[in-house]
Amino acid sequence: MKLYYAPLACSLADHIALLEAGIPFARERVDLKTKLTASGQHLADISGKGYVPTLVLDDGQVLTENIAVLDWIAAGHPQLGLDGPLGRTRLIEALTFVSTEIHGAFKPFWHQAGQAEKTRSSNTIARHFSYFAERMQGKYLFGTRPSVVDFYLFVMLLWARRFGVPVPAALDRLCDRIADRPAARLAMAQEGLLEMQRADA
Ligand SMILES: N[C@@H](CCC(=O)N[C@@H](CS)C(=O)NCC(=O)O)C(=O)O
Repeated sequence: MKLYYAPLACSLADHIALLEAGIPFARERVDLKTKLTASGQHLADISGKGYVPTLVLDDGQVLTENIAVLDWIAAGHPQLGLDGPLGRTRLIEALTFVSTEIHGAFKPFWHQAGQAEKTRSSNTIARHFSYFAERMQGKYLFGTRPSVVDFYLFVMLLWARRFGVPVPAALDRLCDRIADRPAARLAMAQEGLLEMQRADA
């Protein structure tokens, strides 16, 4: 299995989830400007889409879209999913909220938009963060252990810190808690993010 990723991109959530699940996988970095992989392939030739995450399974099938990839990991490793009769549905509900409402709202920050647009997005993201902060069910979003939703939200919280988007205290603590997990530390080290954070400090 191989994960195509870019440092600090949303694929970091999948990177962490694969490590947490203990799934053996290879990883290959993608330059999102050129869309070339480290070995010189065009990402679009692999996925037909040209963005990360792209996960190539052992049988050659290609999975894309964070919601689908994270749901697939949780389906095989229920310790990263949600319990109960509505567990899978609640997981997809929360992943979709992160993807479509929070991830999507960061676009102006990545695409050099004007300040007015960034301020509007920052307010939207802060409102969505509050939704999660007010409903935390334990140390993690849904209780005492993290789910794949926590890992996706973690990446959004790192982006918020980078771009100065306000983060509620409960989610700040969640971000630190996930960053301290061995899987997150390893994923961040493998993506070169620890050096990046030190340089930013
Ligand atoms: N619909 C995709 C979007 C993924 C996405 O936005 N990936 C970004 C990195 S966070 C990317 O690869 N951007 C490069 C591009 O779209 O050209 C998903 O939800 O997985």
